[in-house]
Amino acid sequence: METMMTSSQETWLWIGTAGMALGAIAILAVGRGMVETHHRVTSFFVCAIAACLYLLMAQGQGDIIVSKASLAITPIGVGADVTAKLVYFARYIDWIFTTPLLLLGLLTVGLKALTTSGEQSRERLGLVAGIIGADILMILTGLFGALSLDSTHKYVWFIVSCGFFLAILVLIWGPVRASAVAQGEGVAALYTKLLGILTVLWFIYPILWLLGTEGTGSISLNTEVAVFTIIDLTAKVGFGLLLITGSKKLSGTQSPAAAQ
Ligand code: RET
Repeated sequence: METMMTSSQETWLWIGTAGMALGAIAILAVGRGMVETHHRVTSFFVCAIAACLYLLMAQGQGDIIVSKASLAITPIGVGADVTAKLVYFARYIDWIFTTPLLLLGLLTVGLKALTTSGEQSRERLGLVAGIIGADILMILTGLFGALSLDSTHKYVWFIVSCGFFLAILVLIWGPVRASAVAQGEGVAALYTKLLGILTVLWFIYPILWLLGTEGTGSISLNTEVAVFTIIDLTAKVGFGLLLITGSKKLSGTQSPAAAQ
């Protein structure tokens, strides 16, 4: 039963706070003068939101202990059975805001005509709404699973969350990629690169969840917090910087009218 924030966890959470804050500043600096300014804004807020939520966790305000106690009266006395675990609920507040912003970054590369009017653009907005909706439910149901002590409840939520994850993957690898490919080599290459990186990084989250204290408990909470910090920094700061530099390069190769 892991019910205490250890000093190793605290150190990693401070590393996360500092890394996200520095990442937010780096994104503002690298994105200066870019044409697609929305990438600079969304990537900045991804890191800024994460910095605040890491600060919450580092100060010991972003976790709760979920526990369940049952009493059994037997002929030899009264026995108490207590199960408890520490859950960093702040992660899910972070993810519920940052994952839609990350997806929006990817989608605005793949669905460039999102801002143009007409029937096609409405279809694309439907696609965006579907992906963001699935993403929010993926995180919310993941939180329900993390808060579950009963293992049946926990794995039911895990499967539901994976279902929404699968829906996101089908949409970003299917119709959104087709739209990116239709826009020519430059957009297709950037979209495919970002899509590949996002998919590999995002797959680590459910695996870590399953191995960590939310799932089977095969790895300690110390390891889990350390790995989550490294993956979070890569998926937010690393992805944001790639998106900004890639988008800058792309608009540099397009005519000003095409880049609008
Ligand atoms: C959960 C619960 C178990 C099932 C699944 C999950 C997926 C989480 C993902 C999180 C991505 C987070 C990112 C954060 C920011 O950088 C919620 C762990 C499928 C994919 C990218």
